[in-house]
Amino acid sequence: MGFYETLEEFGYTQFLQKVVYESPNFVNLENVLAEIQTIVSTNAKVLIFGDYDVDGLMCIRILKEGLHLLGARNVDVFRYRKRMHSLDALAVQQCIQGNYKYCIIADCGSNNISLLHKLLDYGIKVILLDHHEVNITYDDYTDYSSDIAVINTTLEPVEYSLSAGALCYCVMHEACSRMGVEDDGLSVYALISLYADCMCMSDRLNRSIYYNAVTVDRSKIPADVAMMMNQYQVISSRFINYWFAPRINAMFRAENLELINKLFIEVNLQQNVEIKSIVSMSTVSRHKGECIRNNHIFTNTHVFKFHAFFIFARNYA
Ligand SMILES: [Mn+2]
Repeated sequence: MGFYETLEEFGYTQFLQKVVYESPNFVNLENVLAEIQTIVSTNAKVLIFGDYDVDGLMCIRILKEGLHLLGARNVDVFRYRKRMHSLDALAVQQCIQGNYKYCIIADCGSNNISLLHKLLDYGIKVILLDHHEVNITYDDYTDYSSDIAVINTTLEPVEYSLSAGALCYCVMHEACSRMGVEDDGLSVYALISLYADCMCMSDRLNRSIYYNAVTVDRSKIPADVAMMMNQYQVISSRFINYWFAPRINAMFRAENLELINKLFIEVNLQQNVEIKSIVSMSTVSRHKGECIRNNHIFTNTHVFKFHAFFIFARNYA
């Protein structure tokens, strides 16, 4: 009996088979999709706020790219500023003073009730996508105002093992497929977030996201992920867990937030390719500091932080 037949006999082949993605039916999915539709059709001014970790960053990338694919052109991201795991009062301030119509909060914020109320009091609509425990219900959010649309996987009647990034993917993927927009690359961010938050990968939905991500055409892998890959690397648990995520984690933990803003939020690909090549240089010849110091992007402080980041990344991995 062959390997595959043996697995079949024990009932394990299901884990080797491709699972087709089916959109989960979140309680408030239609409300969230309706708000996304309004953002796109009115080109509303949107501020995205994401948590300070790999999952939060992947939420930001999925929401920003997804909205862009759908045609929204008035979308900003709150720059990482000071490490925290809740909604930043300064982000709320930015929404109010900047006349934003929407604030999309991902991977945090479920328990920041007074700040959510402040946004709503100022007429700013809120979309909240989270997977952290809360001690209130969906009704508690909407009783205050109908201008808030929430999906929190812990409030769903069905059990999910989703990262916030994967939740954002499920929402944006549904929005894109309803509008006939191809969004293959977004699944890569979703898979990164699933691994980064150690979500159960034998879960059926997560496996379908895995298959979506690992079968993305190489040319469609998002540029900010592709720039961290060499020609031999593929989207896999190995690449994500031992190469990509540790580097991002190290940047967060070293509070090297401006570097994350430059790489993933400003998204100036030409500059990012330069940064990436300096990253490679600084690992290949760490003693030849001149080439790095002479580069216009970096001050000496940057160089120092960069080395700290790499030493950190190495230890972490
Ligand atoms: Mn998370």
